[in-house]
Amino acid sequence: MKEFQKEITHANYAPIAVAHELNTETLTLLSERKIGAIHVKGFYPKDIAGQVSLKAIDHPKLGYYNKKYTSSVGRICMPHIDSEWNKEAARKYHGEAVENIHDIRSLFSPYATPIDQIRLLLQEYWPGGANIQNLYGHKCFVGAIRVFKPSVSKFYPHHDRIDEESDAPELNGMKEQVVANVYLQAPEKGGDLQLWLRDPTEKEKILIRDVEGLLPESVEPPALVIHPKQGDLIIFSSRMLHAVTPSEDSYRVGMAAFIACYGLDRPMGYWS
Ligand SMILES: O=C(O)CCC(=O)C(=O)O
Ligand SMILES: [Fe+2]
Repeated sequence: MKEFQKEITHANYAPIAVAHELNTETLTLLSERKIGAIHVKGFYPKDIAGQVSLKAIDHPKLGYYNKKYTSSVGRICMPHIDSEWNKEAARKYHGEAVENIHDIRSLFSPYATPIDQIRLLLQEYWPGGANIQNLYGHKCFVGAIRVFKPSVSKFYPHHDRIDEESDAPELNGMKEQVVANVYLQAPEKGGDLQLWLRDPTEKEKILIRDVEGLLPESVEPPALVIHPKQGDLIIFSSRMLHAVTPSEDSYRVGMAAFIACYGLDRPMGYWS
């Protein structure tokens, strides 16, 4: 008799639960959507974070995202999303990946960047280890810095999934995509991270693909709102709906890496 093997799939939502430590257990729970986020307060020293955020605001490689709803946010170095389905742009992205990692690392010199620290912690805590994500055999960039201008920049409700940006064979078997953000500068008021703790619907996905965000009025209130402080680390599922509200006072500067989970026995892959 032919046996029907049920594919292991995720729930399309996560509970409103936040862990405050990064370790094997919390990473596993996050990857299985058994918690909604990991929020480690004071992950990175505030004084180094503050010095780098000043350099980031004036950085010569500060550019803007391509799409309508995200173009208000500045970012240092080209992220993968800006090369989606475009061979020429992908060649540029991979061609400058390692140089860009080194450029950003130099901003923190002589210290390790918060994303470098996370890369090592993932290698140590995830049973299958962790490495830079390759796409078609080429290394990805990792460690983008995002600059949100006070009262101007925001991210509308959206999701991020690299399997909607690339069909590289390395992505086969991916089970979840999470994102780690470390805040180098954070406003007193505003600049909140909103998490809906659910996947977007198929209809919402089409809208997000066109303009890279939903109108906030068109979705229900978020399930969880986190106000990050300078030096904090937050990791959450980027496949689920999330948004950033405008800062009401200072700049908001974050350093981020996406992380692919392929199950406990395979290395995680990270990129920006
Ligand atoms: O800056 C943040 O808090 C999160 C930004 C975001 O949309 C992401 O990291 O995917
Ligand atoms: Fe996002």
